[in-house]
Amino acid sequence: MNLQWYPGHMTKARRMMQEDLKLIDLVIELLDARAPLSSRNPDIDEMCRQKSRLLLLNKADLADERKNQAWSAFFQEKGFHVAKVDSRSTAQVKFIHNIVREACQEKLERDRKRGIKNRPIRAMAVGIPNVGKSTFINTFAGKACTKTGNRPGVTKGKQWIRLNKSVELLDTPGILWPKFDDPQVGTRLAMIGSVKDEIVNIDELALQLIAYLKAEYPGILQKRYDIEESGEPVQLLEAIARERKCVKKGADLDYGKAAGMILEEFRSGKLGRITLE
Ligand SMILES: Nc1nc2c(ncn2[C@@H]2O[C@H](COP(=O)(O)OP(=O)(O)OP(=O)(O)O)[C@@H](O)[C@H]2O)c(=O)[nH]1
Ligand SMILES: [Mg+2]
Repeated sequence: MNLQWYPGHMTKARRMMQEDLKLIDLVIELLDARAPLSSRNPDIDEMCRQKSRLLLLNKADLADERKNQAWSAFFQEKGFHVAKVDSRSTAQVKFIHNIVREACQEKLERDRKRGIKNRPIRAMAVGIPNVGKSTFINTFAGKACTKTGNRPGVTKGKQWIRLNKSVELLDTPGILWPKFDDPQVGTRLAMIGSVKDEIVNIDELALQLIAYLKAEYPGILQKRYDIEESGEPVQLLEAIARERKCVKKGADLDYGKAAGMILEEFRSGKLGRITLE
């Protein structure tokens, strides 16, 4: 799937993020656990070389748990601090506080040696569209937290949220742009809903999802839609349309409606916990 990203938009986002990065100690990078490589912007490594890093495999509740573990191990091996999360869950806030501290051990140690006591860790959440940045910030910050307002010397308008004595969070998320060099990346991002549906071919996308599910998660389509999984993807789509009574005026099957439904059911987890790569 060939998708265009707007270079102007991208340059501006990058410049803004570079400014924000100067203010922080820790970058909390959100990935979509269903497509951790495709939802990751490789430039972030270059931009954040001096910072502590924490990778969150977000929406882990929607992804295949076995693959969540494999991806966690993969990124850990590369030297990142990693955690699987469901950003909507307030039950995980304490756990995230702990891994944030863990990811910043070096900074805390450095401060201690210099005799700096109790300087809060400043963090920022970054990630591609729809990965869950705002949800994460809201959950992590919680209701009880107060915005500390503009700090002296910091560009006007930047808000810090004081999470507790030891962590402050920049309340604007950094928006990263995905890389579409590989058409498969565009396809996966469209499947997880990080690309506007208006610019993708839904029918084509649903057929690709059906082909993937048939190969990697046999039985899932059969269980959900009560269809035989033999045949080409288009035949499966037809069977699903028939089973779910997706029909147009007259009696023609409405493939578009069936395609949209399958994508929606995948994205919301109704098809089960599925990882795309
Ligand atoms: N199941 C599940 N859904 C999540 C999780 N995190 C976020 N969501 C949902 O994903 C959707 C997008 O979340 P947002 O927080 O708006 O994502 P964002 O990164 O701020 O998106 P933009 O502001 O558009 O870039 C929302 O419907 C959230 O409820 C998660 O961990 N699990
Ligand atoms: Mg947002």
